[in-house]
Amino acid sequence: MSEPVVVVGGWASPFVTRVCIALRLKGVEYEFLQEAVGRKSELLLRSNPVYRKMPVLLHAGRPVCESLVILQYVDEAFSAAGKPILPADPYRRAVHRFWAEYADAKLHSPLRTLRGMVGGDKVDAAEQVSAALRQLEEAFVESSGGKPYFGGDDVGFLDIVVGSYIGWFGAAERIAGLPVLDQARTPRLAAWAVRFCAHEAVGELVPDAARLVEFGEVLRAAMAANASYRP
Ligand SMILES: N[C@@H](CCC(=O)N[C@@H](CS)C(=O)NCC(=O)O)C(=O)O
Repeated sequence: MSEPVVVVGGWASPFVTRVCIALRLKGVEYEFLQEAVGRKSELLLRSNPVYRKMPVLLHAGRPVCESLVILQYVDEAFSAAGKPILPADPYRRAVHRFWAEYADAKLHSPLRTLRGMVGGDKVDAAEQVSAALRQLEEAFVESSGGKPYFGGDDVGFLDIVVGSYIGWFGAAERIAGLPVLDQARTPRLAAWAVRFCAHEAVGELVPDAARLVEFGEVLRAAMAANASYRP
């Protein structure tokens, strides 16, 4: 019997979403333990005592933390299952890792401002996201080589990482009333996003923007009620 795989996290987190997509892409069965809004479970705190953040992947009871580390772990630990997530060529692997780190460094913080989770100038934040998406569109052209995905013919590491933000692009647009993933400015990336969400391994795992807008309100209320809670 295979060893149990458990994801500890919340459905709305892009970092959690990407882990679920990777597992589904690999065809790995997993249990999802949904964290309650407003407090962190004992299991989460015990499993990720350093950062105290979701997601945590538990494989045979052993925790793996940090989403980019988890994606690479899933690719290696389940190498016999499904297609590889990272490219086979070491140089292309390095390029995918570079842009994945770029995406997390440049998108997450301004998206939080646009969603009203933290203060800051929303127009400035929208411009930061847009500038990062323009860079990522260039990376897409380079990396895809005319094929549908960053990974080429199929969804790969960089598709999963950037794709996990798509729901929040839409939600941020609605909340802030500013364009984010803009058809006019980044047409190839906008078309890729539609393709990515239609992929069989992705589907409903990228949350719907309207549902995320509602969730944002719940989250802001939880933060107002508990000043030490940080989502
Ligand atoms: N670098 C981390 C980021 C994870 C992260 O920020 N998770 C958020 C949810 S979206 C969280 O757990 N926040 C709780 C906190 O910051 O205390 C990863 O890639 O896993």
